[in-house]
Amino acid sequence: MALEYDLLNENVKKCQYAVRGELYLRASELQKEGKKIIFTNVGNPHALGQKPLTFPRQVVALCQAPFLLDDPNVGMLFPADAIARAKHYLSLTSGGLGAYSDSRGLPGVRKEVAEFIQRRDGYPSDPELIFLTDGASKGVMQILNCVIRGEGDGILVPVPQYPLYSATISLLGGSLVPYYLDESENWGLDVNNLRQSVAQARSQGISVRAMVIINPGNPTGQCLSEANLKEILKFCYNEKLVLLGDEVYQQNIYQDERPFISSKKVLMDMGSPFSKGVQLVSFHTVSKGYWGECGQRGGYFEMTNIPPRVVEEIYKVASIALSPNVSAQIFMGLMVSPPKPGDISYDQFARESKGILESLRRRAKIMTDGFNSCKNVVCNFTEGAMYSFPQIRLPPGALQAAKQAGKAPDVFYCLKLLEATGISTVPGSGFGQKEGVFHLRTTILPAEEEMPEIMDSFKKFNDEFMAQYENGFGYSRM
Ligand code: DCS
Repeated sequence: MALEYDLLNENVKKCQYAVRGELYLRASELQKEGKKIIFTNVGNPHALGQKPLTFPRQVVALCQAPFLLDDPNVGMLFPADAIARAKHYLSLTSGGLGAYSDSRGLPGVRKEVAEFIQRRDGYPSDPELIFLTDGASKGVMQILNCVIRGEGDGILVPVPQYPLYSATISLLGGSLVPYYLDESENWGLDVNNLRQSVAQARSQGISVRAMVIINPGNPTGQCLSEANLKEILKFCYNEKLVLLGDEVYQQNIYQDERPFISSKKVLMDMGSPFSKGVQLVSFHTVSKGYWGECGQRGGYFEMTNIPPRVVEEIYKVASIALSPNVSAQIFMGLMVSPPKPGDISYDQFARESKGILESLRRRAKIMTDGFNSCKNVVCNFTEGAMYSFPQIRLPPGALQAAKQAGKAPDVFYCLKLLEATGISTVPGSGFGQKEGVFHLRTTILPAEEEMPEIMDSFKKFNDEFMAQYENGFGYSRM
């Protein structure tokens, strides 16, 4: 029988995805036993009580139930601009939401995405080079699938990283080439470090072909500066790497000093020879931002400087899955062309989205401040994205206890935290980190009114844990 464990594809067995790993499984068990669990392990805003934005749900509801458009009372339930948009999107489909679309997505929605990119960056964007996907994850997998030919192909990935990358590289049998982000520089990226990583990989016979950046960062929450992005793009130019720009958190910014700037804009600003010489694929999603529509599974990628024959091949492979989710394509269309000032739904839309973003901004601060008030915990401010990534300085007694329990030290700490408080986090080792340094990741998504209580219960647990295991010297922090 092929589906026996011993006979499985080894790449499947090797692949790890910590966001739904040991901690998540234990939390689910505890929940079944009746314990209250705060699931801060996944960036899944609606699961933690965030309400959907009204306008997009109205439009998609009408698209899902087009007979409502013929009901004489439709105008009493839905605003006229939602009705008009539903008709617009239905007219872009060939048979409504129940029909497959083109495998790259509906041409009309890809055009809306291109117009959004053009407005955002100030440079033209071609709908033919935009593919809609079932969430950004599927897009990343499609592109890595085209890049990785075998274990001799290396992909530069930040450490710490979001494990979609390590897991997909494992599945596809490629080699992950790590570059380390610098925690003491607010998780900045040092290009010298990149050079070393590439040189080391090459000395092991690996051909480095692509580089991933996550901006704003997951789990690290930093926003890359324009200067840093320029250095990265120059590096990719010199080393002939395709840059995979994961920009799914571009709307999630919680400070004004370092706004989000897309890799595409920086590349175009750099002009010749870079603007025509660097291959770039940028990813976006409806799962994040103030939309948080994770369950809808909508995303896109835009390709820059990718030859037409390659685009054709990517199209061919996308065609095997026939069509991305059509209702999610409409969410994407709405995300990139939301109500405008003067539209009937504008005020409500602006109020709802501003409310979510401002609350996230406050929650980011409550969390960072809360972590920094705890014994042996240090945490950089969440400039963007949805996570807090505090470093936990574990005393030698805790390292010993973890060893006895047969657990990695950060897993040991997170399990104890879960048992004591119901807070379900992800151990930092799931994202990769330097030897001997320990972290955990939480989302900043619990309801704002519950935040102070959560941070109090974290502090109480942590400070007791430290008192229990501390003996005064030899901390884990390097
Ligand atoms: N890229 C990054 C950096 C992400 O954090 C995520 C999701 C994705 C891509 C994929 O998003 P979609 O496929 O939904 O578009 N982040 C996961 C996480 O770390 N917690 O929750 C989900």
